[in-house]
Amino acid sequence: VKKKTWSWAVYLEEERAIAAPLKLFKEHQSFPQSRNGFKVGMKLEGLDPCHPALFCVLTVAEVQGYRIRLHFDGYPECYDYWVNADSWDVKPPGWCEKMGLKLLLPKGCRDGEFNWNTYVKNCRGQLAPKHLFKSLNTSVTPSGFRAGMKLEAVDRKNPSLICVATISAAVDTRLLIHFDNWDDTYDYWCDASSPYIHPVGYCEEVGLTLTTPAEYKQPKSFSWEKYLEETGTQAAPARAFKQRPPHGFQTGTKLEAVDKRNAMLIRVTTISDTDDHRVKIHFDGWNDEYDYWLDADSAELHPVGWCQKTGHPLQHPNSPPDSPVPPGQ
Ligand code: MLY
Repeated sequence: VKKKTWSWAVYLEEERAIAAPLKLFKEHQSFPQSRNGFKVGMKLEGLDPCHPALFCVLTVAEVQGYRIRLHFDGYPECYDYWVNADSWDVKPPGWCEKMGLKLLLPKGCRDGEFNWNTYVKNCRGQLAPKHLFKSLNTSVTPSGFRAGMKLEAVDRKNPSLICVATISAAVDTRLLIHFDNWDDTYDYWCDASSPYIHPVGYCEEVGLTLTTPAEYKQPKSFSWEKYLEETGTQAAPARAFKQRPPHGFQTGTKLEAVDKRNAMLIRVTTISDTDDHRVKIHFDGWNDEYDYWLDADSAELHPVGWCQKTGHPLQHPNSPPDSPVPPGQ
């Protein structure tokens, strides 16, 4: 029996569906302009996706099309994660030191004793060359945000809370958001266009409850004026906040998306719901219970044809019985 080859064109016609228009995708979601130059064994510095306040020592463990699998040196493989080759979240060796950011060392290395050159020599690895990092040396116009400034930010792990927060680092166009008096496990990186950050006074203005810093003595009588004075800090200027407009993706349109439950897979996907800044994705051929919400600018969403262009396998709906990997496994 001749196997029918699957194609987007035929599938869209059969389904009487359309692809999500290319113009709705951000540059980092769209077709890359360059090749993925990373090779297995290269070492670099990268964000821990579960604890983004920390950059860590990582090794490229696998290369697939425009994506790489990263391994935390000295830690079990279960923490490995995938990123696109142009991700801002990966940096060349030495970047943290240059930026004054903390680097989580490979397990067993002691602070003050770590040196990249000796380290790669000892483990016969190689330093990932600087030119592979797309996100470097992009000239950036000053945003008005500075480390130390205060703002109101959504706690992404508890998204119903808008909280008193501090910019704990400002690098390129990116801001590291920290919640006052909490540990850094809630921290995240975003940029000035993020819908999750607001200037001081926002909650009062729109009539929402502002979550005050942990252990704040009189949360009921919190006043920004008093707090800024007490802490000797400044509010981030309102003009620096440049919230992006709603995304424009429409329910029913199709795209390609990473399956978070098995992040090496990219699947044929339909947008099943939307709100201003997010889309809900449905994996074609699978039950609705696997649907979930993503930010519309997520690096895990790609236009139709991305896998083919970048040399990545695409999981088709109802893939044949010899290759099914259902979401959730
Ligand atoms: N119930 C949660 C709430 C934590 C909120 C932390 N934010 C404000 C940074 C907990 O106590 O873990």
